[in-house]
Amino acid sequence: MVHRNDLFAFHALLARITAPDRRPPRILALCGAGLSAASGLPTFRGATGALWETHDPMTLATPEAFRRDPVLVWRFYAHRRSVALHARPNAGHRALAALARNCPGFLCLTQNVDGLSPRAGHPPAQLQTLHGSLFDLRCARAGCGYVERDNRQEPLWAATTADDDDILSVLPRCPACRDRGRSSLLRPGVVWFGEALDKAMVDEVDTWIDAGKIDLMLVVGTSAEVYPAAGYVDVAREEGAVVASVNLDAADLGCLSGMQPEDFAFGGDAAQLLPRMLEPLIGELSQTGEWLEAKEDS
Ligand code: BV8
Repeated sequence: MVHRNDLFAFHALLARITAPDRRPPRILALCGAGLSAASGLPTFRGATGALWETHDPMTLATPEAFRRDPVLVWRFYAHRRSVALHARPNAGHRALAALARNCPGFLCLTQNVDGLSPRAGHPPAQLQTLHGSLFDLRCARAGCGYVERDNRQEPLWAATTADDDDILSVLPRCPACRDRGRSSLLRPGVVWFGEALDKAMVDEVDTWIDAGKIDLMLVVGTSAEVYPAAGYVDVAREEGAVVASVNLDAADLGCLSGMQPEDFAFGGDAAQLLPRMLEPLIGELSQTGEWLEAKEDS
């Protein structure tokens, strides 16, 4: 039976894998929409707000949907950009960022495209955004290759009438194509269903995984249903990792199917649980909301 909500046993595990007479710990995390829920962002399969109740995000996050109706898809992403820009990283994002600063052997894989982990100060070298970012834009025309990073323009296009033809005329367009006398739309710099993850990034993750035994795999706020991202949980297990799942929904602890007796399942809000789970390695969350450095050994 897995350790359910057993903080004492989890802290004992952290003590073992960080013992001074041992090689430095290697910790991998896979994060999903549940990590950003406490920041007010709806989860991917939850309601995405009144504007989108009639649309299943899974049907909009595809190249086919963009080809079919770029205005509808851009309105979906502009809405999510706006919600994410007005949200703030929560204590869960900050706990993982503090863990990265205190533990060079920690790598965080996030499925989230909301930009909240980078805004929480997560060291870029220890964060892989598997599915891209709402704030990257790239040319929709195959072969162009134009990419604009970290575009936080809000709103993304000048207000027009609600008429889709008007909106189509103001959607962002590729400046590289324009310089070559073409007109191509820019699209959100995210990985849609049916699209491959960035190969260079996947190779970097694989190189990290192949570099040695993994001591702990944190699975945070994800239904672990989307592949190849969810596959990293099984890969970590094969590399010897103990798995600790953090999920609001006890039934949806993601990787429960393959859980082993030494694994952990914590039921609750990631923003509340992660600071307590990681306290031995990151110190206490101060009242000011900033992170105290890990306490010196008393
Ligand atoms: C690809 C960006 C191939 C866009 C996203 C096997 C292998 C490979 C592929 C497949 C495969 N089987 C099926 C596939 C195809 C597909 C797939 O996985 N489909 C699923 C539906 C079965 N995969 C793909 O298409 C991938 N591409 O395989 O390409 C290829 C190869 C070569 C050449 C061409 C093609 C690409 C997948 C990426 C899709 N893009 N995002 C956007 O965001 O708009 S996925 C998107 O959905 C998210 O990024 C995320 O990954 C996923 C949502 O999952 P979660 O984050 O887990 O969110 P969810 O709402 O489901 O769950 C939230 C959880 O949090 C819940 O468990 C809840 O209980 C919990 N929770 C809620 N509140 C809290 C909480 N927990 C803690 N605290 C809280 N407060």
